[in-house]
Amino acid sequence: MLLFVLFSLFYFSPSLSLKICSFNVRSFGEAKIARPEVVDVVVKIIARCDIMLLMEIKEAKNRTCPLLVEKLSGQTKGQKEQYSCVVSGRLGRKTYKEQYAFIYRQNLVSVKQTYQYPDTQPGDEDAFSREPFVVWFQSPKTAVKEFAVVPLHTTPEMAVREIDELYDVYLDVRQRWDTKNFVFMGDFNAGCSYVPKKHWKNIRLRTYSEFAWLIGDKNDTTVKNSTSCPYDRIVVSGEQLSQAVMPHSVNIFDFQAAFQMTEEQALGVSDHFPVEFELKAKGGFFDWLKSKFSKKRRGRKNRQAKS
Ligand SMILES: *[C@@H]1O[C@H](CO)[C@@H](O)[C@H](O)[C@H]1NC(C)=O
Ligand SMILES: *[C@@H]1O[C@H](CO)[C@@H](O)[C@H](O)[C@H]1NC(C)=O
Ligand SMILES: *[C@@H]1O[C@H](CO)[C@@H](O)[C@H](O)[C@H]1NC(C)=O
Ligand SMILES: [Ca+2]
Repeated sequence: MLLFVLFSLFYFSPSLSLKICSFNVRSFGEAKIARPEVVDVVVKIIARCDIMLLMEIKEAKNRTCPLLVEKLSGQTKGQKEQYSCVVSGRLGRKTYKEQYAFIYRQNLVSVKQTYQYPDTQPGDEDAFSREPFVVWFQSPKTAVKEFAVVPLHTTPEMAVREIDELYDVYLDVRQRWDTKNFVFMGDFNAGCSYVPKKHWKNIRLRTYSEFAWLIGDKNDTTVKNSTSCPYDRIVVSGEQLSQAVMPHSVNIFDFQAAFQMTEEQALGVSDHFPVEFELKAKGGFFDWLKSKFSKKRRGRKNRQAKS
């Protein structure tokens, strides 16, 4: 009987990992919103995620968030599954503007604070085309209880400087908020001609050992079959956060293959694939059991070593 109970717990306890995604939805404006077949795919992509960062939102009236949240609610069943959204202001140096948006499942995470990086660091003003809109999430159901997400969509020609500058954003946010757990993600344009190999040494986010890059330099986040570039990246730091990353969860989501689209149809949605990873759920019964077990074993070993 006891065995049966243990067995059921093991096999039927729901997987509660948290999927975090980043997606450049190429030029998401009025024209695209008016194409239901495109919006449907975007909604299906978001519905796979618990936190989704969207970039290149160009629609100017803040209609994107409410529209997507409404469509997502239509897809899911209960109140508990509902999504919320936070959005940056319109960012850009001249008339060309974009917004960052975070859409998240409100039963799993909540927003503690948001911070629009001012990009006014003395001697280094206006380093970013689209300054990171940093969001501090509270995540009571994962192994790490809170983390900050720093989004970035670089201007391709300025990618090296902008990615390097994320280190200054990191120092600034660490001073402002009581957290060590960081996720940097977005379309960094971090590959091909925009970040030549020899320039990686000038990027502090890359050279400092406290940052782990989850998407590699040989990966391909582009939809076009004729290009292979690791433009979209995920970088994590903080011991708690790094340990909470689920092994083998890092993924480049090929929605073209998943939804059986032609390359042309996929390019109508975006020229980028989303990138994603998962955080482990907080320790359940079996983690507790395992920790008791390993403590005992460690204890015994230590005693043996002494005698
Ligand atoms: C859209 O939302 C952003 C962020 O909340 C705000 O700064 C901006 O004024 C809003 N724009 C409009 C047109 O309502
Ligand atoms: C993608 O390109 C490769 C060559 O680079 C080719 O072998 C393959 O058939 C192409 N795939 C599609 C789906 O067109
Ligand atoms: C990145 O590329 C490596 C080497 O080809 C591959 O093993 C790995 O699965 C790729 N990562 C993702 C997230 O696709
Ligand atoms: Ca490609």
